[in-house]
Amino acid sequence: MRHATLILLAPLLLLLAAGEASAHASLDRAEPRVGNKVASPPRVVTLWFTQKLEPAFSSITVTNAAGERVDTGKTRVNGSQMSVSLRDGGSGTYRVNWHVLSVDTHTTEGNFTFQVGQ
Ligand SMILES: [Cu+2]
Repeated sequence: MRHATLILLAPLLLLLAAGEASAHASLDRAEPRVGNKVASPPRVVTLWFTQKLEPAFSSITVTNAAGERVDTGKTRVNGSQMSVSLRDGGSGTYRVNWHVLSVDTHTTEGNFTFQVGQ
């Protein structure tokens, strides 16, 4: 219990120190870019956020045009950036779903699409 309390408290103290009272982590940009078209299936999807993320509670899933998961299931978090590797899911519309816990202890989530192919 003590450990859990510290985990919850640490981001709160960081928040107070930074003086940011209300900003949540929102998506700043992505690669492939939101709504953009790329010629071939990307190996990696990378998202950048407006706040640092808690790795244990932040993840990305990606589905292809058939609705099949094409991500490896292992999201990597580095500061305010996270990424996941993809297998080749063919052409068509890919949907990226993201869920993050930012250092201010708030969760946010969202999704966007990009196109693969000609
Ligand atoms: Cu927040």
